[in-house]
Amino acid sequence: MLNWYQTEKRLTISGNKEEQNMLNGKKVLFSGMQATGNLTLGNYLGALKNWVTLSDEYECFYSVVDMHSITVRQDPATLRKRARALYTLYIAAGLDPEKNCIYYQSHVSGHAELMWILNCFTYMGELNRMTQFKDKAAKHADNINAGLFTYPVLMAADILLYQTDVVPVGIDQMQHLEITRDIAERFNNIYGDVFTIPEAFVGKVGAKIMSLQDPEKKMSKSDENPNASIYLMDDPDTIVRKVKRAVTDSEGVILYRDEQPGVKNLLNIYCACSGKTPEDAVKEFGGRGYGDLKTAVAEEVVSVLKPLQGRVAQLEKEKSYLDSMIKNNAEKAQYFANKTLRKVQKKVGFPERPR
Ligand code: ATP
Ligand code: LTN
Repeated sequence: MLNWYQTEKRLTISGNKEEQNMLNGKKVLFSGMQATGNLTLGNYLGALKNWVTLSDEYECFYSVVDMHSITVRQDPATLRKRARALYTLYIAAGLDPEKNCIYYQSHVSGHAELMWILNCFTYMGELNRMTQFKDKAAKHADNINAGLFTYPVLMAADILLYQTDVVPVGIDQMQHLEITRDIAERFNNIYGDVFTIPEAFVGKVGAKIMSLQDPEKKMSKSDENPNASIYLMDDPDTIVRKVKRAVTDSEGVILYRDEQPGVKNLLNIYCACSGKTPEDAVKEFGGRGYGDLKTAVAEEVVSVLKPLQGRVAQLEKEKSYLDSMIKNNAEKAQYFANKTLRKVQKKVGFPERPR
């Protein structure tokens, strides 16, 4: 029996290239996250939550990019556990695995295969300019491996394999998206229109959540100070404690402005969780103290994370359901990946596979 995606249609309305690129009448979206730590509130509010909003409008591929994770040394058992936890979180956050293709990158061999080809269309000079490489090389000076250097090429392969139209990413990933576009254009210039040129989709301003301990730095899952980040699995008491300890300032007024980065970050968290605007929040807390603001922020965060944690706990019990989603979606991703891959292999001159 054929799966729906095997009968899928790329519309072929004459001459209209944009429509030709649509998959089942929708544009294609790809994004991914590394399973290299416990996810933070920043990851949720800045990425996952937006993915859920976009998931109806686009044909979506959401990957747990475990192949990227090993560019930094990982403990195998921990990586496996975290990858499963991330997969579960995608679903708990509201991504339906029967509508969205949610899969482990390492289950689809096409990523590595396309990456090899794209490596041969990427210049050392381009990769040398990547700021994430420079940062990570400085941080992991004892393990500056070739994978860390070619990380952006694997990311380009992820995106180009599915003829992706849009890629929701944070500002920090824009440089990688630019190089993806450059590689795709270079390839298309030589071989014709093989790849769709992807566009970045950067979420709303204010979606960048900063560290609770240093509000000039983004909240990050690899931060060594556990008080700097709220983890998605933190219990209510921990959340309250971390928010109470958040660094503010000695101004004593609640205004939404760059001069008060700690307060601004708390207001951003409050607004992102409650759906209120910064103007409304400033009015609400006018004349009140930081203690009140922190109590309200902690309450809002708990009210967002508690149901999410409940859904995770429920899903963890549904092992066979998760396993079947993992399997079906890997097959679906591989199906689409192979379509692009075979085309690319033919273009570069690899011999045809006998049927
Ligand atoms: P690491 O510390 O391992 O580099 P990270 O927490 O910075 O990880 P990434 O894995 O680089 O997160 O990013 C996953 C997604 O979450 C990306 O789309 C990124 O833009 C988004 N993201 C990460 N941190 C934040 C944040 N503080 N605020 C908003 N979005 C964020
Ligand atoms: N590098 C990204 C994760 C990532 C990704 C992708 C994001 C890997 N491949 C493709 C979007 C599209 C990160 O660290 N946030």
